[in-house]
Amino acid sequence: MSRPYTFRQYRPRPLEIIDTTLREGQQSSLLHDHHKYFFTTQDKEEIARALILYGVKFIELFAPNVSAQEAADWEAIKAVRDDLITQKGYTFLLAHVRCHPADVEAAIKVGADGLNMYIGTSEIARSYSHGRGLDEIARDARELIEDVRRNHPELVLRFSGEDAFRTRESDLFRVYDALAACVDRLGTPDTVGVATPATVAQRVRALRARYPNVALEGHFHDDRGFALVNALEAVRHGMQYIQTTLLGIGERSGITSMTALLFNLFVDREYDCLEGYHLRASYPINVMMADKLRMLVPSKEPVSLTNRTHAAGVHQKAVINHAATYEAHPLDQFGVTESEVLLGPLSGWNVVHYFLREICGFTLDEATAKAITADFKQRVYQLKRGMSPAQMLIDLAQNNYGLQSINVPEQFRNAVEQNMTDSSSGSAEVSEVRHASGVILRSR
Ligand code: HCA
Ligand code: CU
Repeated sequence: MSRPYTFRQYRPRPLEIIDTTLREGQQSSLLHDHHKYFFTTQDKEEIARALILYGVKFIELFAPNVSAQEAADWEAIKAVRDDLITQKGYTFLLAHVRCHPADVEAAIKVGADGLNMYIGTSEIARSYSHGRGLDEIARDARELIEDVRRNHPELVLRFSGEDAFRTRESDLFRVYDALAACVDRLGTPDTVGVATPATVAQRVRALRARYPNVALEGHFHDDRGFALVNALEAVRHGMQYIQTTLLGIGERSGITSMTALLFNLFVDREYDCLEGYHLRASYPINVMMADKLRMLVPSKEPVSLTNRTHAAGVHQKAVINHAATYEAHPLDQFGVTESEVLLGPLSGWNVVHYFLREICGFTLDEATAKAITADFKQRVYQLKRGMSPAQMLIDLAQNNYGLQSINVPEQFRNAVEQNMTDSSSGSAEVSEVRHASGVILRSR
């Protein structure tokens, strides 16, 4: 099969993200939790497109023999990739395949640029998954991989011992020693999330020393909440390829989130690792993904509006004066360009005053703001379902205190309205509708 471009012509960057949202991500139970079950072809096209525009060069997909739909979607995603070549260069589409001729053949037939081959190497996988010994694994894999290399030298090949962190180092070496010469990358998936930063550091060091000419790839599950810190540790110890997904979705609690990793590398000033990534698109890409899952960007995602949202009165007052008081990180550079101040029982009169005056356009003095706040703090506990605290506050100001908003000229009305979360949905191409309502402060 002739390709316009192959991996042999590509100079890998210091950090290459291998996005696996469309493979590992599709194994997320979140799809079931939200009655979504699978990504549609259109979802996949949009995700692939967003990733390519973001600067991702390697996208992992299922082996096409997983289902007829997956096979058809390969064509759709290839078309998206081809469409963006002139604008963004070439993106490699990698097939996640068992180290098995059937998977390998199907992937080659569909035009994959590379094969991410894997087989379980831990004792438990060998006993209960495929039942084969280490030497047998190494021999069969080598035979298959050498064959692929010979017939398809343009393909980029990876081999991973699944469950690598529960595989004894000597066992992993036994298999990798046989394969290192015929692959481009060796993977070390932490399949069940047992690795710690210390074990990651040790493993990466050992593998680099033993296979200095082969690039390493990591894939870290989040069962212990370590997926992010393990990936960071791996990068710091010289691992060049890291598998991530959008929002970190994946089997069980998922894997490393792409934007969380890049954000942390930025905070830690590892700028070389950020070459070619469009960091400002981080929050928009997270919102796009959350939208597809029919959820908000999760509160534990570092690149989120949550990290610029404030509920406590003391914080709110300070943030209105100077956001950095309670916002330490350069999130605006990752596309979170707004802060949010939630109106509620913890809000102080400063915020109520700010909201009614600056956002609603009411004329009121501080004494009135204080009186309204005291009233609001009592009533808000009786808030009816479907009504927002912001609406309750406006009703209170108008009906009980006789406040009237200044008449906003037509041409500015839209801008004023967009400052209120409740009415801002659909205001931009990125719209995250939050459950609570409040004041949005634009940082630019
Ligand atoms: C899987 C397991 C896997 C594979 C990772 C890899 C894991 O779902 O097939 O091949 O890099 O965590 O080990 O996701
Ligand atoms: Cu995995």
